[in-house]
Amino acid sequence: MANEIKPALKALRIELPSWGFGNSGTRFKVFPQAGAPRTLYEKLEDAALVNQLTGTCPSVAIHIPWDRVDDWSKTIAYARERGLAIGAVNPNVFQDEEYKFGSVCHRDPGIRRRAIDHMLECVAIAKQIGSTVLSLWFADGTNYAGQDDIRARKARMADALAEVYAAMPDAMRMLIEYKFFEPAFYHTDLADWGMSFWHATRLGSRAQVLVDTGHHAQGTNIEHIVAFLIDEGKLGGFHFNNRKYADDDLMVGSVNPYELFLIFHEIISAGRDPRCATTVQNIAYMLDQSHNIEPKVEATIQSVLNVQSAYAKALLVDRDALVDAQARDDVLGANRVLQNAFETDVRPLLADVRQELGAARDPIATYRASGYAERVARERGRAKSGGGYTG
Ligand code: PSV
Ligand code: MN
Repeated sequence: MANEIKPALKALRIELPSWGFGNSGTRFKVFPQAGAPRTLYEKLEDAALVNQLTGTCPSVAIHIPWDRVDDWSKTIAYARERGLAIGAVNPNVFQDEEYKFGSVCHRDPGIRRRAIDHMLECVAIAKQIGSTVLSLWFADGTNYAGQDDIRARKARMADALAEVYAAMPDAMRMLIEYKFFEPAFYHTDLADWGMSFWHATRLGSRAQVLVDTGHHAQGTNIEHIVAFLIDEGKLGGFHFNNRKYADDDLMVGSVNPYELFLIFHEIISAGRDPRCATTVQNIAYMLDQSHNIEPKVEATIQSVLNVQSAYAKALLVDRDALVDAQARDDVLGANRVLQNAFETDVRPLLADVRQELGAARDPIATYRASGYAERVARERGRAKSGGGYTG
């Protein structure tokens, strides 16, 4: 079985977030890290190393304006020389003063125009750099009951998305992310998968839902949402991270690796259904994490290893045995099939896979021995900013 799943493991692609390398913190304090990248170029340098060591991360998602550059062709060439491409383009319509009461759902048409224009600019950037994914998240919502008209805001969101969708070239997909709270605390305009699904359905086949694993209430069965969305052809991608309480942005697989395994189990099961195969093939796996106290490059490598591990275990599920147990209503037998796969030690297999990919057998040990962290700390110093949530 181990050899059979190697091709799938080698084909796994996980996109890295440029903002996961920059300094970040909470609203209480940002602790700047020595060596944290100051520019998109330095973020790409870090990402290239993660890709080299893991063999799995050849693209980097960008956030505009955090990653805005003057000359995109220079940036693309720089990335390409390092084996990277630019992936999803993320417009940022939440950090300008104007967006205090919302962006595309704002009551003022002038502010809505500003937000839509920014998204249209991101479509143009994506076209220019050859990216096919526009990834949208809105901080829009209200803090107090009665603050604004919820239905009017829904219509404004629909209008804005329709305008941006119409501007996208045929090959581009729009991924619509939801989040149940924060920064708005009373209502969020896209609060759950159903709202994203509704907008995506209304827009058309190139609009899909993005599931950020951190954006759910405690106890939500995320793998159920995943299975449902795939079945409807509407799961476009993930933002992987892990959480204990809210949108903690901890390393994926660090708190609940079993949940991650179950998510992959649903994806792999659906991928075997010809009706769902294309949707599954096009799922964009992306990390979306902030490393506030942990070293960022090492945390990113660890995150990739955690995803590889959950994926490998899900590939090892004995699906024939599962179908058989289900057909006999053998509740515990079926559950044990999943448990058996989850408890398999896949580390030796993954080390072999990485070696065959020309990456490192043990990326963490190789990284620690490389002296990279010490070198960039010396060269880059301790920058106050670098793009991202810098307080
Ligand atoms: C919002 O919490 C979010 O998950 C969105 O994806 C943003 O683009 C990202 O975080 C920024 O860190
Ligand atoms: Mn996200």
